[in-house]
Amino acid sequence: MSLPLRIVTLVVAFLAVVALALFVILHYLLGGPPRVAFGSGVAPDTGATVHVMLQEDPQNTVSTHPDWVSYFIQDPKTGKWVHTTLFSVPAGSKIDVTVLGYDGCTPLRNPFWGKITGTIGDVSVIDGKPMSVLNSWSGCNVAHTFSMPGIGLNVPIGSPPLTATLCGTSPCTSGPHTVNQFSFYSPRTPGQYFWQCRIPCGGGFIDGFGGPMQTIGFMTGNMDVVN
Ligand SMILES: [Cu+2]
Repeated sequence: MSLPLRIVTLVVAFLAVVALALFVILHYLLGGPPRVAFGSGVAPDTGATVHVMLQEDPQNTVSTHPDWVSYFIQDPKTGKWVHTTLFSVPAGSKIDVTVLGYDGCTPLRNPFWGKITGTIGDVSVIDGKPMSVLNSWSGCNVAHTFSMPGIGLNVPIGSPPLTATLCGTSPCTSGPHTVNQFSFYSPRTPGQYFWQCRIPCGGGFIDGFGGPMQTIGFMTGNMDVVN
């Protein structure tokens, strides 16, 4: 091999390694789901009322795991549904949440998770009806839960009827769904609050707790409380 050819080969090989390293860093280490910000974003934002809009779907056709159940968050600025479970709210504020429940039912493993706790009035209004508990053993009526142990919040999300034909393309914009509305106060001190669904909805994984249940962007995420 001639010297110029060797140099060219070496440079090309070097650039290929750099490109691969950049891809790994950007795609796998920094490429997590985005965080959707609620509130004015102008500090101090404490005492505001913000409206957080979520939906849960039978699938996630915008990801590399199209058969995984998933939450989505609506960006209040663009109105677009974002494939993420990360959001931020202002500290010490009233958080009005609406969850559109598009997924079908799965019985809760423990009926404890059917109790609505940590919301204002310990209720969730489902399709206009205030509920304090959903019994998913007497009727298959819970799709997922929105549970944040750090503030004692647990809200089972109602599901459409068993016979309904569920929305098949995410994020869902039509099809049978429930409208779940509840409010809670965000903590006064900034911090990160983990939330997760308590239904073992990771179909195809041991005990249903793998896959989407343990992956940010699907059934688990964080609420950042910011000042
Ligand atoms: Cu779930």
